[in-house]
Amino acid sequence: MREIVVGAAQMGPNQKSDTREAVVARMLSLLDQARDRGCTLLVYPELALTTFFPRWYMEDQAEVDTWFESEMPNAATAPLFQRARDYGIAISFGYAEKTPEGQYFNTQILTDREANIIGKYRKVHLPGHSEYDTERAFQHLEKRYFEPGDLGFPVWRTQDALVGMAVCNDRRWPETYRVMGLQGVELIVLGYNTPSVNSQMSKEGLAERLYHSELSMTSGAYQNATWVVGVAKCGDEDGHPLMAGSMIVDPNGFVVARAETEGDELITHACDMDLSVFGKETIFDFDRHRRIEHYGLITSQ
Ligand code: CDT
Repeated sequence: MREIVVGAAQMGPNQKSDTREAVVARMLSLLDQARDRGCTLLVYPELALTTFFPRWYMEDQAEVDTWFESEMPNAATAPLFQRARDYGIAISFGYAEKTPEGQYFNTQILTDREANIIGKYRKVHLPGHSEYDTERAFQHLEKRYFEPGDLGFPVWRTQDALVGMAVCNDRRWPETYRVMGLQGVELIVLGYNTPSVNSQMSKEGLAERLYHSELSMTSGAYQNATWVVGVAKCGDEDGHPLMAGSMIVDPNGFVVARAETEGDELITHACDMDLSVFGKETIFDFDRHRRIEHYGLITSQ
């Protein structure tokens, strides 16, 4: 059996004043728990090392830069990589990346079980806006601080499976899953920071928002016969609530593990990668059944 024991390391809030070192200490504690539960891959949220800073409007680029990492691993995250290597647990987490060329991305990385970075993904679907919006209850300035990802949706062979990544809002777009599905993806790992309330529609409640997150991930899993692991950063962050709802979804679209709290919490599942084979060889055998002559609109506008 091709098995990956996956841990979804849901994280409670990171406050603006929290140091990277304090956050990494919590990530290490989740890593210890993952070791005790036999995980071979541990997935942390989007922007795991900091608060969700795009809620704050900033004009001073030097201030913006304080939320970005210009190398990975770096001094603050080195202990995480070291312990992951000691335990033989692959890790995946999100952070704000500043490149040597001065580009800014909302990035997630994937390591092998020796803590070598084997994959990098840069968030393609950036939600929100780029200028201060007086109409919103709070700001969501991802379009101000990040450029759209420039790496596409690659998949990597690791732990005898094909693994891909996505970040937060990407999980709502069928194209995210399908582009990886077309490469045979068997496990998609993604992190998110999703406000519990809609900044533009106060009537939309938490239950509806949790449902849409689950709907996106379960349908993406089913329609591409792949495991999907969605991991939240959640709770009251800088006075702004982020929703939880971390889950592990099997290739039939069923939730097999679900977080119950809005804090640091590990959920795990021994994921059988062969569970994706039946769907890929039958109803979602893309080579046999897709009719791409009718799909042109998807990429032409
Ligand atoms: N971080 C992130 O992408 N959050 C979005 C919020 C959408 S509302 C602007 C999400 O899709 O969950």
